[in-house]
Amino acid sequence: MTLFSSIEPVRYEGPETANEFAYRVYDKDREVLGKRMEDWLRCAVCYWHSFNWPGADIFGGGTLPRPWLAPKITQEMADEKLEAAFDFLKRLGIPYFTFHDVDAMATAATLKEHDRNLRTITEKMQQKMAAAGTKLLWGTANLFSHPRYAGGAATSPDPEVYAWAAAQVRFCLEATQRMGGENYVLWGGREGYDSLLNTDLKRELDHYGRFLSMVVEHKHRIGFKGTILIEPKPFEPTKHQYDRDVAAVFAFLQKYGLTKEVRVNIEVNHATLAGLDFEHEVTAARAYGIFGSIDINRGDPRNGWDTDQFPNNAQELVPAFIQLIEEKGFATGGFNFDAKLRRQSVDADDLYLAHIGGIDTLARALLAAADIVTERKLARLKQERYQRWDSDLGARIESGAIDLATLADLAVERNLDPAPKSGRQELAESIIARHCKY
Ligand code: XUL
Ligand code: CO
Repeated sequence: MTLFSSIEPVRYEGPETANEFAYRVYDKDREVLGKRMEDWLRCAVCYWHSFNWPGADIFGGGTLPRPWLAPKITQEMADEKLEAAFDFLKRLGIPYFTFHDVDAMATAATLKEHDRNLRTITEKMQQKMAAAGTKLLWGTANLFSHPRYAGGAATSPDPEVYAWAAAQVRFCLEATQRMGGENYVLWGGREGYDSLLNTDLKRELDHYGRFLSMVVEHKHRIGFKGTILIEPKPFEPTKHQYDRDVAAVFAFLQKYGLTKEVRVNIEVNHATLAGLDFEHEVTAARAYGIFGSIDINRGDPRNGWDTDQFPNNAQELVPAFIQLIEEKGFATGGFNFDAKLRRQSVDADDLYLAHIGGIDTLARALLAAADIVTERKLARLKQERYQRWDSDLGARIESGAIDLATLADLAVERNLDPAPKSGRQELAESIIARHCKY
């Protein structure tokens, strides 16, 4: 018996069910455009918000029943947490989870102890994973909570902090590999600054670039087959985070020669904090060839911080899902619920209800996007908008065969006078809206 044992395994019961602990839309074996729903979505529960967060915020302490939590977590407490987490995962019935080193292990004071405690818990995790049939979507090292990382980890002004971070990443990357993890994530929570007055930005970026190169070198040395992912976020906790959005990450990867080695884990709430649409980030990542994975928690449009809420608006997600379908799905990524309960959601059941609602929302968005892609109206609208580029003139420009002066001469000679053409935005928006019927 654990905190999460009161619920029967969650199953698909269809849209008419009155059971709140059943999936109404998420039917894992349902075929959508030739692929099982489960394989499109590759859903993951995150260990930190779900099991390692007591419901504290900056104004008050924990509200959620998480008896295995304390400032110093013993091995017994880590084991109790593991028991509860895998009980939940097994009953929820989705294929993946994600974790930070410190979410799972007993608290460690030294690096040797850190290594030992991480090995202890991840060995036990592997047994649980085998028994529950749960896989690891990604692992990551927490390089932002401990006071030593207040000034950053890979961008710390102190090389000894940098070395600590390197050790933590090495241990966690190797643990992720042993666990069959499909990706390894770096979220640079404090890789940025609070003030430029005390920050050597150029030096920090070079240190960060070298750090990432070392991670990639080590990945190849140990033969880790997963993808290395950077998770962009514009700010919070620092005032400015270097990985502010997909474009900034791509520029960084280009400067340090890593565009073929590292991809992005895009979080909905981070995109909106950057003043961007979620679908913008997915579309940009695809354009740059660095699309990797998604953290699917949303923000609240009324406030400007990272509220990490479970998604519940399918229509909002459909444009990004169209991108995902055009991409033919994730390669190694998936949808990670990097989402937390509200502080008043104090029942054990609330964690189920939150995930079930979120997973059904993804299923709804997938079905709507699949219909839109199959219908092809939206695709045709876009194609027609660019049709003039399929002309001889378009081909000459796109192939690079024409220079500025020749192009200018041609425009003058032909007396070009292109007529304005409708962008059909309202029609495009209506197409999305009318397919959201699941
Ligand atoms: C923080 C955040 C992290 C990363 C993993 O905003 O999203 O939880 O996903 O470190
Ligand atoms: Co995240």
